[in-house]
Amino acid sequence: MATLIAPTSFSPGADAEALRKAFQGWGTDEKTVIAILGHRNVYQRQQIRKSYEEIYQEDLIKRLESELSGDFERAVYRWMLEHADRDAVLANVAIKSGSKGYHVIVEIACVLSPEEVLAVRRAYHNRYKRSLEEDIATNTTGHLRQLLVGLVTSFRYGGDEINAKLAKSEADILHESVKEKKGNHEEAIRILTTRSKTQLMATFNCYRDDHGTSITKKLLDNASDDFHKALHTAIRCLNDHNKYYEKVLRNAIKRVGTDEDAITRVVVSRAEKDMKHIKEVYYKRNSVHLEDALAKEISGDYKKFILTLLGKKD
Ligand SMILES: [Ca+2]
Repeated sequence: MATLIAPTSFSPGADAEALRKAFQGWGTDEKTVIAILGHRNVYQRQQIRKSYEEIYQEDLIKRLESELSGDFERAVYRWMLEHADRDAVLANVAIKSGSKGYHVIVEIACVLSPEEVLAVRRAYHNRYKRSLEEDIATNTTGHLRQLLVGLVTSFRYGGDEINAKLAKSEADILHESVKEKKGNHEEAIRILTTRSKTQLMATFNCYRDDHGTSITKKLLDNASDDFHKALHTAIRCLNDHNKYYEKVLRNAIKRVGTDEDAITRVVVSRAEKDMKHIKEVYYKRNSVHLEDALAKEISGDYKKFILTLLGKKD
């Protein structure tokens, strides 16, 4: 369930005019920008962008970039892009940031549906004139490269059928692979990059039943290198992405100095999808509402915008 509150009827022309007015003169009327864009769904935002371009012969996103600044500007910029295009940008930033960005690539590949991942790869072509997988392959090596390229190029089957025997045997293969670092990583990569999510869920359950601990706990014990960390993230995203996102937010808030980029990424990506569920998981885990925890850590227009996307009433 989404946290975004958007009206059922709206006028793209009137919104474009109000935004233009908010930009005029020295400075910007940020309150109006938040009141409008923080309450429009992806379809409506594209309509406003189109309308704005038609009336003023100016790209709304470019104008927003020049009017706003800092974390607020970055959040609004990401929010304004269509989903696949935004994920293409996030993936590109992640590739360029090396070891600190691998989890973002894994997130996109493992949380999105196979069709959505395909759309991101298409958007990446359009934007960067290269393929997502070639950029990943150029910037990584070894098992990590095999895993990341395998995940983004995977087109998993999406049905509910489970092969219980296969789940059991592949749980054993995974167990062997993560037990020791020199394990059979090729087979672990094959399983994680090709099996359907439902089949993998059954495999992870078998792992827990047969080996007395969850595969993610086991991986955490030796998740010191980038490959094992990426493997760990992949399994968490495939298994229960709401739980995964709760932890991303928890760590971002907990960190000294706060990780605004992570907060922006999760809120902007999930506000129109399942942010309500992530908020519930957060509350269950921390006994504090996500909005209250965030309100203490972030500030200014950025804070107002993020809280608006999280469903705060004006
Ligand atoms: Ca201005």
